[in-house]
Amino acid sequence: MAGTYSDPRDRSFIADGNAKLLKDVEADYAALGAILSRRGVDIDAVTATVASFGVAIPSWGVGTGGTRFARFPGIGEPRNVFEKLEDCGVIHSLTGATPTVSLHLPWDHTDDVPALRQRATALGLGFDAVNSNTFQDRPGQKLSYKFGSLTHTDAAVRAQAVEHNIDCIRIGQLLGSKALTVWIGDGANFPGQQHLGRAFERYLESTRQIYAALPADWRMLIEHKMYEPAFYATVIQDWGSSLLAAQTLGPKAFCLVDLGHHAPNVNIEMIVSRLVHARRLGGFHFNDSKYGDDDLDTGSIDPYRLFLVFNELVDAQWRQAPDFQPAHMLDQSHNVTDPIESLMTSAIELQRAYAQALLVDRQVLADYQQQNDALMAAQTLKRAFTTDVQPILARARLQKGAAIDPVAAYRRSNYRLECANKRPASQSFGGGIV
Ligand code: RM4
Ligand code: MN
Ligand code: MN
Repeated sequence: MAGTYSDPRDRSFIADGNAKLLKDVEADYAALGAILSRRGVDIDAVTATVASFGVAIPSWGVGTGGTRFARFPGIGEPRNVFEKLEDCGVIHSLTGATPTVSLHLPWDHTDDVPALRQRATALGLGFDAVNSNTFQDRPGQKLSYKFGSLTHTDAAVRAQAVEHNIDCIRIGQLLGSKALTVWIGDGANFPGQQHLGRAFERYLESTRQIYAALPADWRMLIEHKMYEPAFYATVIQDWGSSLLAAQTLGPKAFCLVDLGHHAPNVNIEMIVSRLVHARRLGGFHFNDSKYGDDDLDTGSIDPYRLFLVFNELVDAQWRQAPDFQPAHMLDQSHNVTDPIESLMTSAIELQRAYAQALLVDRQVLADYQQQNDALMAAQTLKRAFTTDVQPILARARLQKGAAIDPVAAYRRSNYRLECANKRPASQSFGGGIV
């Protein structure tokens, strides 16, 4: 009946929806299996590998985002971290692809961290990297980050920012996280405003203290970004500064690549390759962009670029690159869509790029490269990229008890309407990026 609520996490609700699509999925899978076997590819092996892929949902992504100009809240938005967790549970139940959540502190502050962990476990969720936030002042904060945090000229501000990061580690430990992601907005808007060298030295001095507080099995992920909020010079502006910092700090420090944090047309897959070489590729914030840090849905603008990034990752796996264990997280801002739908679709786009990259015949590619056969080398990638891997993705979900068509199932459940009833709108701190 239209308008009736069904719990989208309910196994039998999902199975009922799948039942109607089963025949088509099996037929499409068999057809693709035949095509791939002519290429010497075992479709079941690809499906199993894709099914093992997981990406973390950013807690801040389940609230509607905004721009510098406005935010247009959707109905039934989560008002606190517990409600965000519920939404993440829905995303994971329907896609089977998002087993973890990445928290942002203090946006996700709670007085009852053990209860949060308990609820996550009940929902089948774990916690990926914890993100610290020293790019804005929280209400009641003693010292301001207006002119920087970890690199501020005032040692007391730096100490406060260091302390916050160490707090994040403590909270993360209670949750079972194993990594701290540090992104700072520190930088300058005017030439001359900041001593470029000294600001970086202050960054190293501060992060050394954070690094020293890392538990033995933790990693620190350093996230670079070319500009914004600093528009002339950002302290950790690119992978060069990030790598320099990681190498200075020690073996537990790695570089995190947010796809939107580069100049337009920068060759991101090459950065990935270099970081793999340096054994410092720590992880990703996936999103897509046209002009800047647009935080658009993964794969919505340039799916070929996403494929090329995954091509590097699969290549690194294939070559058994040392210290290669990148964390996968989404980092998006959903301004005009239902965030749950965008996040489900984005997780699937990552699986799609992964599946396509797994189809690249690496030995054949290596031979073309060796012979300098540029055209056939390029075609080898294109053939993998243009293969419709949809049946593999559907089958992977089916095997995991997730929905063959997650967006359709989500809409059928009326979850958002149910949330609108249960979650009257409130002004909250940190519901989406503005
Ligand atoms: C930044 C960066 C960080 C994210 C914030 C909200 O641009 O991508 O990862 O934590 O936005
Ligand atoms: Mn990011
Ligand atoms: Mn960003």
